[in-house]
Amino acid sequence: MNDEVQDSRVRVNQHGYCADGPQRATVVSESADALAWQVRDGDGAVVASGVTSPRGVEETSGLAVHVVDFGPLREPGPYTLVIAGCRPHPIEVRDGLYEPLLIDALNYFYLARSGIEISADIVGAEYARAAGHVSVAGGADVNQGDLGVACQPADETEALYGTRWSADYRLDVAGGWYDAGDHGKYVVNGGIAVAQLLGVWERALRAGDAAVAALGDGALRLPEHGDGVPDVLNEARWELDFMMAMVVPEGDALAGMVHHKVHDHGWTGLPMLPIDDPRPRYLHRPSTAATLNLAATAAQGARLWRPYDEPYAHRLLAAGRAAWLAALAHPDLYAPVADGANGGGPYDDDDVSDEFYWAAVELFLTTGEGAFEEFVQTSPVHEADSFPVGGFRWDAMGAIAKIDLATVANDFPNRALVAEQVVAGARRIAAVQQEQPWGVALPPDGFIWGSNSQLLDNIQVLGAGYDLSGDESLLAAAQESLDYLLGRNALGLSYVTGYGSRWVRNQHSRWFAHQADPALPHPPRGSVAGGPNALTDTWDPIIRDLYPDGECAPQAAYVDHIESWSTNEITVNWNSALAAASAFLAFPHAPVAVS
Ligand code: 9MR
Repeated sequence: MNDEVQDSRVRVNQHGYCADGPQRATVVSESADALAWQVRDGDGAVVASGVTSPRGVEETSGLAVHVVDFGPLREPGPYTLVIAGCRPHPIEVRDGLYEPLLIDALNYFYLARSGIEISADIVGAEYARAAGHVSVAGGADVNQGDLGVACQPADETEALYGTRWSADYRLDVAGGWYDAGDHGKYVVNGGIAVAQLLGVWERALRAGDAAVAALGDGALRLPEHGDGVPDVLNEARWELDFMMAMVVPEGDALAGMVHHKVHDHGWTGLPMLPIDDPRPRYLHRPSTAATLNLAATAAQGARLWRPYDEPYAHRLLAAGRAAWLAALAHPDLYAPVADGANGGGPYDDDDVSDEFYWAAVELFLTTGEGAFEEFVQTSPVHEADSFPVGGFRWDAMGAIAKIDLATVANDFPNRALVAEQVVAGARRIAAVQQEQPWGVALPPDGFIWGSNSQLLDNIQVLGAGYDLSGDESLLAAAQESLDYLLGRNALGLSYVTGYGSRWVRNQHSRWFAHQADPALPHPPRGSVAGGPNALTDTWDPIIRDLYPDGECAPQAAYVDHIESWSTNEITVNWNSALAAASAFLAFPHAPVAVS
């Protein structure tokens, strides 16, 4: 199936098309004239026909393309798209396209867990592995565990921060998710991923019984079954507990702040199971951004956990409030880009106005307290545009804050204006999407590190815009954008493992490292790759060797090679974006009433 020979000029959504959504393909052709096309059903009967729309050379791909608008095919089933001069190409119209994608996207997270055995009974022998990072640092085991992690020594931090920072305590920070293909654990990026997982559940509560049932206790592959708690909440808790463990203890000058990250001292090579990691690990300096990530997600978690575990909800809210106060006391402790060269990524961010806004919004939504409302009203982020057409990201959380403020039931006085901002942002993104012959909701300069997640985050905005307005064109833009991710793109690849007919499978990972060690598995079904990255200054040696002079069309700046960490990594905030996007597409719902 995966190696099936197809006409490489015809680019389609390989996973399938929705019966009631846009149905378009892109064909690579130099012809200045329109090409005739036909769709045949399973019996060979012609059920639709027309001509292509020539679009000339498209700048992100460098390819001359035509668009084929072959819909509407309302009957599910296999079809064949026949375009003049091309071999017949299979297409499929299917019901229930997105729910499996949602579930697989969420199942990724148990497999990314640190500090717990990944059980064969749950995931099968291929993906089972020993718990990672659970022995004590300096102990006899090779694995420098996270049970007692020291702060980075001051001799090293001066070069990073321009000031000597360290502390004498050690923290038990076992647990949480590995961020990506490395063994690092990052509060900032964990925060957006938790927010998107919690958001999937919070939205399901509005979307109705089918959405709730799809995500309930027993829905995912994880150990916490039979407790009556929706699995997606249990998965988010795994990271929330880690984030709460990253808090600086009482007595220290930065007490209450949250360490930015914990990761190896020095990079390890591939492959390497978490249990085999031989490097020492350090707590890196606390940051305002990490502290606000805890404040926001703990506050959101508190309101969602309340029906299931009141004491835990109480603990979360207390942690959220404490983090908020700590961030106010240390409002400008930034994680520098310099702290991203030695065994872990930087997740640098020197503008935390959006994280403050996000935390205030979540605390307001959970408590209804006037002080948080006041902070939101007077924040510069409140009136600013939080919906760039290139997508929001882990360092720009105003979008998620406004989506929540607009969609979660609350008494915020200007809630309708916030909803208008979300809808306007979604319409701007949809306008970009409609210009694109690949159907992708990204602007031409949008092919940056993790571009697929930028697209998926844009789909979340389109979804929120639809949820608030019922504007069908926003739903259509979201549906068509998935075409790009699932094969209708310059490389003709599906960027989600296991989905479509030509899917990527060698994402950068130390343990889903089949390409480096055939005894290890590929990334699991439902893993989304970072995707084309046209920022040549961030390229890794693999992609650089392919294009030594840096000349390559943005969409082509990708390679399915395990060492291409700048184009082909897997990361929690990318799979959480896939979950958020597919949750919307699986369960669109009637407009939210906002007064
Ligand atoms: O996703 C991150 C991207 O937005 C940044 O541009 C990039 C460089 O700082 O880092 C990405 O995150 C990586 C992190 O730094 C280390 N773990 C893997 C992450 C995904 O590649």
